[in-house]
Amino acid sequence: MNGAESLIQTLVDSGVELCFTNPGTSEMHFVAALDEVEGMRCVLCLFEGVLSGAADGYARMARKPASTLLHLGPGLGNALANLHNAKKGNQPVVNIVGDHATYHLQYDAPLTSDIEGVARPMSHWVYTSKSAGDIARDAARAVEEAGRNRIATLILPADVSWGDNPNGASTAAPLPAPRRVPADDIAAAAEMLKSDQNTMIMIGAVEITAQQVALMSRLGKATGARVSTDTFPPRIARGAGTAVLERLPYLAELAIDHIKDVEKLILVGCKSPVSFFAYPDVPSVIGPEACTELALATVGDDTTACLEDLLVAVGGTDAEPDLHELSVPELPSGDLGTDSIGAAFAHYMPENAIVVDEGITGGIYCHAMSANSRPHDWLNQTGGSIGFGLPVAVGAAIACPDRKVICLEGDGSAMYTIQALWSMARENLDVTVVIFSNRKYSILELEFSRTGARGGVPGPKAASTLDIGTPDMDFVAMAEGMGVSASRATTAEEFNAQFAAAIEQTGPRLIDAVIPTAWS
Ligand SMILES: Cc1ncc(C[n+]2csc(CCOP(=O)(O)OP(=O)(O)O)c2C)c(N)n1
Repeated sequence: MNGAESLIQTLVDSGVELCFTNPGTSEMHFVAALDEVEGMRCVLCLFEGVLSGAADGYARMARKPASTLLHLGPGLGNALANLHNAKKGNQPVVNIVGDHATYHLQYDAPLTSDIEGVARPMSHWVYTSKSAGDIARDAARAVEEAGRNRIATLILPADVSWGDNPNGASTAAPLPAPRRVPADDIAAAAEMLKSDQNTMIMIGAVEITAQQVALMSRLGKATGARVSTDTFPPRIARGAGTAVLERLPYLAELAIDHIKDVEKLILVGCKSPVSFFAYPDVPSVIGPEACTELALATVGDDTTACLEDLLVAVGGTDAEPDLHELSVPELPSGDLGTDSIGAAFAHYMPENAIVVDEGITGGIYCHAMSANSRPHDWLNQTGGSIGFGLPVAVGAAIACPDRKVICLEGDGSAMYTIQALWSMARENLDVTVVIFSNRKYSILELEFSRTGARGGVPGPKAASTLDIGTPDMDFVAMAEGMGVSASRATTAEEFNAQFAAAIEQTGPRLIDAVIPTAWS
């Protein structure tokens, strides 16, 4: 067995059975080993930002890591923005980054770079394997690190890859059980909830399951506390049959107003809320100054057990959750806009769909209008780095081949990782992509005025940096050019028909929805 074979065998034996790849010369022995070792599915992505986002989407839905194969520092560099999103979303990824052979590095060949330096900001764990005899052990360690909702980056020098490994494969140690929140902390939270002060419980973490949503609601009913998610939880169960929770608004002013009366805030798996950006004269911290916060559970804790224990501690086990009833909007007609798309989306959403939301301003109504749609999972853009949606849809669809994935995508955001369409076609993934073609960086028009730059009014050069029309992009042509069937909708009736057809069919499909900008 050579190093690469022992590495892949270790990954497979440790439950990592998928590799999103974009290789180069230094990774050829790894690529060769894919045919020698059974059990590793390999999905080619045509840009590294696609494969890192796909690994994120896969982890969110499969609840375990995929691996990536990246070519040296530049390949890893291209992957960083979506590794950032995965990191902020607490999702596990195992990156394998090829490097030159150890003895070749001294010559500073063209592709030589400080790979560890490139990796560090977006990785929790970075390690360069030293020899073929060590690589299996190192890979097992990488899987263990990733298993704790972390980004693990293992650098694989070419001679480590092609060298003999007399030690053979290894296996990652099983994950330790998540920490149970100590009884004293539960008791402290219960005291807060029993007080007659305004209390809110806020949940975030890796995933908010339907069970957790119901437990939150029951806690609210039992104690009178407000129950909420943070703004962009990585994954949350929504729709009919799930319980009613508040959501912290995105805009700082609205968020501050939303929780201005909260005197006690209990955080379950999320951090103390802060503004997404700083603005002149707007506080960074969302909670009121006098509010007492308790970080009850952190990301790695058993948050379900935490909520169950809390419910018992407040004597609330008889409380019933407030559940969303099934109710979908009527089909819209007339002009096409974010509201009519939201209505059609919520109307047709099939049971068990997975929604990937990078609609930015275009997707606002989709979220609001689908609260009572058929039950579904919603994946949010937790890290704020755009170019997330299409790749995450690839990974989610691979993780859940029997579920419809609906990707809500801003036209500006789509262009960062548009190559994901090709992987959707190649793997025949069941993804319906809706492009909100407003031909603007619409959210930045709003942000321009909110920051107060130039009195809130852009000059012609500033305006040109927010305008992505001229030339108008043809997403139908782009999709078809990558093997994805596509159509354009300019009225509500056209959108309704095209979206209904997309939901009916299996396989990738794109709708280019031409809409006015949110502020026109
Ligand atoms: C990697 C990265 N680059 C740039 C930005 C800044 N940014 C945030 S939103 C946005 C424009 C999004 O445009 P679009 O997807 O068309 O949505 P719209 O604002 O029109 O609703 C940009 C450039 C970012 N968040 N991440």
